[in-house]
Amino acid sequence: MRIEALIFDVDGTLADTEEAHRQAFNAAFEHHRLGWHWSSAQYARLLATAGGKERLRAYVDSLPVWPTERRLLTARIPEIHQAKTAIYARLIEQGAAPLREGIERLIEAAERAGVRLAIASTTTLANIEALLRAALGDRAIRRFTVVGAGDEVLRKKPAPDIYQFVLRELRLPAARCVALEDSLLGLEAAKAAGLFTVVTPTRWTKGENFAAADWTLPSFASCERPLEELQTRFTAVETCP
Ligand code: XBP
Ligand code: MG
Repeated sequence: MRIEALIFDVDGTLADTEEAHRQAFNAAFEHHRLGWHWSSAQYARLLATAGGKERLRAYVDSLPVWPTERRLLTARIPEIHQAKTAIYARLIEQGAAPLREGIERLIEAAERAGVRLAIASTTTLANIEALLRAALGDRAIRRFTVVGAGDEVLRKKPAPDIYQFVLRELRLPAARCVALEDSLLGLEAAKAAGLFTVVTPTRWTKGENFAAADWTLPSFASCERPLEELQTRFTAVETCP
């Protein structure tokens, strides 16, 4: 069966963005005089929670503070996250996270072959637009038939909801599509939605268990004909699941 659509995760898959997210979170904490600072090691642990607002909530819940203080901090999460998103957009506009190697070649191959492109991400639409604009130009987001961004669904990854939303909008069955992810959270979401899933880990996720993936590779950098290789593997799994 021919692949009809590629559904891309954003952070870690289209581009290695989490260091920019971490810097944006820390700059927002400074702006709001919170006295917080997320080190790389701490942020790697916090990435176990998908979604920046949910990650902030998990962090506040872990703080040794009185219930009143926790309630006050929790109430401030939306404004902290809003500040973080604005700072992140500036970092991305300054070129903080170029597309990962091989991604543009895969996108162009899909377009030449009439394979539709879609996005299923936990991050905000604003972040996705900033990343695509910086990497592929002003009209880049229009190359994606469907853009499923974080708050489009209630339950974030590893729940399958964002992938199910994108499949509904594409009007395609999971069996005709491929998900591209970088993390175990994303892999679990895509597999729960019934998708053939490719994983290209980053330094933030390389130690995770990707046994459930249909194809795991360091990146598409060395794939000269990525769509053909994807189609071969997709067909092989389809014939011997
Ligand atoms: C990765 C995420 C996002 C980012 C932070 O999203 O979990 O939450 O870490 O972005 P993806 P926000 O599904 O694309 O890998 O602060 O906008 O959530
Ligand atoms: Mg990701």
